[in-house]
Amino acid sequence: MNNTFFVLNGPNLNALGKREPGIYGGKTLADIEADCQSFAQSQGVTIDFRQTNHEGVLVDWLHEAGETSLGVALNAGAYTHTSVALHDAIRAISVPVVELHISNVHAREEFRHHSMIAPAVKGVICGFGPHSYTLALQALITLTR
Ligand code: CA2
Repeated sequence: MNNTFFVLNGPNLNALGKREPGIYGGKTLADIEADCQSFAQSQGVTIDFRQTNHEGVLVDWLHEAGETSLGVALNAGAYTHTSVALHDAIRAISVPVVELHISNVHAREEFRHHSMIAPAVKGVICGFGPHSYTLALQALITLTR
């Protein structure tokens, strides 16, 4: 339990690898989870990797992470740009949350330039493809050691 980081994924990330490989690369979410599991093992930590398409489920998981984990790597998907509820949930927990994105959201459509959750998180990693996940985990491990 308390060597564990949550890796939480929001809407449509279950479709990775099937469409839009030019933006998100060819890996599926299962491939990314496997990369995260190997990285975590190499660092002597464990991860709990999850995906949901539902905003309230992400809120519940953030609360759970606040009770049972050392920190959270969060790819909130499109809820990044819309969700006051996620902003509040991050503020409601005391473990560090790192916002991450596969794509460079600032090089994309205007509506992706603003993050509702960025003011509530410890830091933001974006634009490194699937490697953004292990960079976020590295940041969390460094922060909590
Ligand atoms: O770059 C990221 O990681 C994003 O969080 C991905 C979200 C997007 O809404 C954010 O602005 C940036 C999208 C999740 C995946 O959406 C797909 C859409 C089509 C095909 C495959 C995945």
